[in-house]
Amino acid sequence: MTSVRILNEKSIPNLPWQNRPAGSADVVWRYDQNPVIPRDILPNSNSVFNSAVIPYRSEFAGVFRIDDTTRKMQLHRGFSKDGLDWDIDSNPIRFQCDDPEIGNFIYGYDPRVVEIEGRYYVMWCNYYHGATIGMAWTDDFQTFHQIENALLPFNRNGVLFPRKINGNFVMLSRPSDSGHTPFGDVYLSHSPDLVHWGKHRWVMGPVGNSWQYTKVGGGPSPIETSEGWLMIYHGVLQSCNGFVYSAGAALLDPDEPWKVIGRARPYILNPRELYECVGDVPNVVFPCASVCDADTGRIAIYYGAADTVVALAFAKVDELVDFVRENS
Ligand code: BMA
Repeated sequence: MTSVRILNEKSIPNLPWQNRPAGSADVVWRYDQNPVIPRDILPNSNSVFNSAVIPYRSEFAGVFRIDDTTRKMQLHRGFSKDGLDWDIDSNPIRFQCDDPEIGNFIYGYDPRVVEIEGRYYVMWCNYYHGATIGMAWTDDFQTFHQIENALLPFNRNGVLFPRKINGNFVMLSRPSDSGHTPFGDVYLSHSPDLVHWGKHRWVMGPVGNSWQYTKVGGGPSPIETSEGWLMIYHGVLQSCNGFVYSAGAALLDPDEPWKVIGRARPYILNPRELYECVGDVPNVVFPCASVCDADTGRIAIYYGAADTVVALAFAKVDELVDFVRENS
C-alpha cells in the first residue's frame, strides 16, 4: 500500500457510504439499494441517468440528465441532504445566455459538475449543429449562466479538472462524429478563460482486445492525489449484440495531465446487475460524478445504468491508486 494523500478535496462527513461487502475483493462495489434514483422520479420522466452530483452548502446538489416521455433530453437541478434521497426540480434548467444563438437549447445530456475557485461549472453534451461541449456556471444552482460552447461539433464527454493547472483551465473531451461513434480517444485542452481553448493534447485511446477496445471517454472530474490525477473513465467494447460500456481508472501526471502514468488493464466496474443489463440501452455503466471525502478517502461514484437509472458505487482513493499501479 502506498500512502496516498488527497489534495484539493473537502471533508464531506455526510458522504453516502457502505463498506465493501464481506467476502468481496472488488476495488469498486455497489450500493446495495441501487438504483439510487428510479426512472420515474418525475411524472413525465422516461429515464434519469448519466448525471452529476456535487457537495453543496454541507448537502448535495446535482444536475441530472432526464429524458422525458417525449424522449427530449434535458437537464434538471436537484438537491439532497444525504446524496441518496433526491428532490429533483420537475422544470428543466433554463440557461441564461447573452448570445441567443448559443442559448437556443435544443438538447443536453450527460452533465458533469465541478467546483473551481468557489464557483460551480456545468459541462454537458450540447446540440449546436451537432453534439458539442456546452458550458455554464452557477453560484446557487438556481441561475445558470451559459457561456460559449467549448469546442466545435462533434465532441462529447467534456470534463473540467477541479483547478487551474499552470494558470489554465484544463478539460478532457472526446472528439466524435454525428452518430454512435465506433471510435474515440480522450484529448485534453487548455484555456485561460473557459472561452478560448487550445494547446490540445492526446491523452489515451482504446486498448485492443479488451473491454475498452472500441472507444474511451472521460467520466467524473479527476481527483487530485499525491500520486497524480486519479481519472475514472468509460470504455466501450463492441459485441455482436452492441456496445458494452464499462468503467476504468488511470493516473495522470500532476503537471502535464495528458501524460498517462498508469492505467489499469481490468475494468473497475462493468454491467452485470439487472439494472445495468436491462433498460433502454442494455449493458451500460456510465460514471459522471465522484464525490471524495478528504478525511477518509472514501469515494461515492454516481453512474448511469442501462441509460435508465442512476446508481451508486463506492471505492477508496488509496485502493484505486494502488489498483491502477499494480495492474498497469
Ligand atoms: C453514448 C452517450 C451516453 C450513453 C451511451 C450508451 O454515446 O449517448 O449518453 O449512455 O452512449 O447509450
